[in-house]
Amino acid sequence: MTHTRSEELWRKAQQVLVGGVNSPVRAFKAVGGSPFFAKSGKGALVVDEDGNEYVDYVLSWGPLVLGHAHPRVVEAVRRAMEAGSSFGIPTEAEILLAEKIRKHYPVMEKVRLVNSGTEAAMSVLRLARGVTGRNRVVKMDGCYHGHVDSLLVSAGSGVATLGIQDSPGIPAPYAALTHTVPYNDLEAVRAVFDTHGEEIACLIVEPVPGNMGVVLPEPGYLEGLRAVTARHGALLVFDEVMSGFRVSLGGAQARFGVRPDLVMLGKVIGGGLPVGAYGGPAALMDHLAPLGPVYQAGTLAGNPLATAAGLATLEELERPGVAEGMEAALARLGAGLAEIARERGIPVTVTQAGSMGCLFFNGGPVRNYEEAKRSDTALHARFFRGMLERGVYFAPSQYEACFVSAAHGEAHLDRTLEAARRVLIR
Ligand code: KE4
Repeated sequence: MTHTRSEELWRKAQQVLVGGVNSPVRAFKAVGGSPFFAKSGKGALVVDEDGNEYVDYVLSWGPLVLGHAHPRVVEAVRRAMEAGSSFGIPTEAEILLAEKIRKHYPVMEKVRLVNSGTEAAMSVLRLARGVTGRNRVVKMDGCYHGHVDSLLVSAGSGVATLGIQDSPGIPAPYAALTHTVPYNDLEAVRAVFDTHGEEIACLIVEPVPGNMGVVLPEPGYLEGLRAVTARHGALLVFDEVMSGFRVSLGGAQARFGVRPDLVMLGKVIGGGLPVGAYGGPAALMDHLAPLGPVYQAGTLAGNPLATAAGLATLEELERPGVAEGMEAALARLGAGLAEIARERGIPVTVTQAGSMGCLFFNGGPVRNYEEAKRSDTALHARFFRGMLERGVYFAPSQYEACFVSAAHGEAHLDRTLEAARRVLIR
């Protein structure tokens, strides 16, 4: 593979964009080398500026559940664009997308559309604090909820990838209001609530974390979070920005049968355009302006292009067998990779929830961030680079999820496993 054009663009990018990127994880810091520059994508494949083709398991970090440039999504956005890209005036599409969301997330009686998962997180935090009159929040080590001041404490994703402890620029008194506990540790949650329970506005959690790699809830864990928060009058917030429409159409809350008080969504519901959402019972959501005093707003919230892309994506995703097919494809990939690693005596742990999963270079178990951090990140980096050179693009960090789309077929999986046989050497 040649990367002449990408290398030239990388030099130019670093002159004008901080670190050459607009989001840190894209800089390949954890895996070495420099990123390729994408030129186009179609289905499961992305092509770089030098014409190299990759099977894409990052899929824009989750949103592209149908794959790149799905014809139905392209057509929906084209038509919306021709009718006008933004009005700042209510449109029917916002109603249709919110109704579609509510159909799969019944706890979201009322929905508010925003432009990103971060915006959903900062808004839901303000709502929880505004509704309860309490200031403290609880989050899990290694979970990532976007770059919200209150939540950039012991975060996952890019923060974990770069080994940053907590970001400067967050006032200490502010960070002191955030309590972090290990994921899958109910005793630790009970201890925080026993001490601060009546001051805790909410506990926010990725019910299936995807930002420390993908980690699964232990039996009874999510139910335990539900019980503890209810007992202390704190709100349970499920951040399903990544797990939504991937762990199942109804997210982790449907798969595990645990009903949160408030839900965050993003990624898939925008079909590759900027959309975030949060929602819950009207009794909570109606505290938001213009009905109530908790303020949140956004120029392009619910814009016609993003709602068109989101609606087209969700309608395709609802077709019988699509979600099941993705889950089966990822299961085959995971089993294949695990087998290849086992044949070569390489300790790995494969995790999966619906159409998202992770290959930990770690003999396991991986139940929380501390255990995820025991992974052999040097081996992960070699695996990543070796696969990339053979036309397979996995997440450039051990602390990210990998995704399949409805466009990932047998040939893509075969190609991936064939490459892994050549790359996975001790
Ligand atoms: P955005 O603000 O990036 O749209 O969403 C933040 C967010 C919130 N909650 C969860 C569970 C998330 O995974 C994210 C964002 N995920 C990362 C990748 N793990 C986005 C990629 C990036 O930061 O460039």
